[in-house]
Amino acid sequence: MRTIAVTRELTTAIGNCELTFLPRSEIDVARAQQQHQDYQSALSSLGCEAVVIPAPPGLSDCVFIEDTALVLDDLAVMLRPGVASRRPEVAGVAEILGKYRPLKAIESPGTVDGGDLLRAGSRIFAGLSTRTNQSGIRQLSNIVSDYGITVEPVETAKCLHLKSAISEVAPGTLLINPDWISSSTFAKFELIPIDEKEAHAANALRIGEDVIYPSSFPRTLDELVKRGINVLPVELTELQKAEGAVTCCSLIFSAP
Ligand code: CIR
Repeated sequence: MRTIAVTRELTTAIGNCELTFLPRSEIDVARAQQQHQDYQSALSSLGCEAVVIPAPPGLSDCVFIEDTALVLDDLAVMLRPGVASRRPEVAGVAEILGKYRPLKAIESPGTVDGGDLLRAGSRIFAGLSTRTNQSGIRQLSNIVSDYGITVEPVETAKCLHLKSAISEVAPGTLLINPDWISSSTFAKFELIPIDEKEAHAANALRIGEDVIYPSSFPRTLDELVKRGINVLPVELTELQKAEGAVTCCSLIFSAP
């Protein structure tokens, strides 16, 4: 089996990105591109096979490809992002994913951003957020139930996506910001709390035994290392200005 990492180039329009919780601050596009290339190199260094989708000009948030699709073992679900400006991103991603998986789709009035979907084995936790609504979660649940997967809604309020507040760093182990999401929902997992001085530190990208993680959260990074997790740090400061994080810049899945 190969591990495929699909990423999408970023456009010079990234400065017009959607923002929900952060004030707008100027993004250095050249630096953002360099950081994105370093992120792609990190994926390759962990054995992922790179598939890179070009960026149509004007799609300011298209580098955040995670929000457009959920790729499971037997199918891919094309999502319907919660903000209208991001819906044109989906077609170009569907074209590529259709080569690997049969496709299903979330339809209007449903909305789901991939950043709200946390997969843990045969369970998907789905954040109810400003981007993901009840109809979207219901549709997703109907689609994946045929494949033995259950979907559990989780209220979110203080952050953009569910995975801004919690993500998987090892099988059964989740990195969590307990101020942004209720720990009790995840009581059956081993939970690693982020350092309280690093509110945005709960988003980590697990690739097998390794975790790609932003170097801008050194306290939480140290804690992960202390817990025996192999951490590959990346600098992502420019994409963080667009409310981006490590999970949102790729779609990772296996293929024969
Ligand atoms: C947005 O607001 O949609 C983008 N500026 C950031 C999306 C980040 N996506 C993610 O973390 N899954």
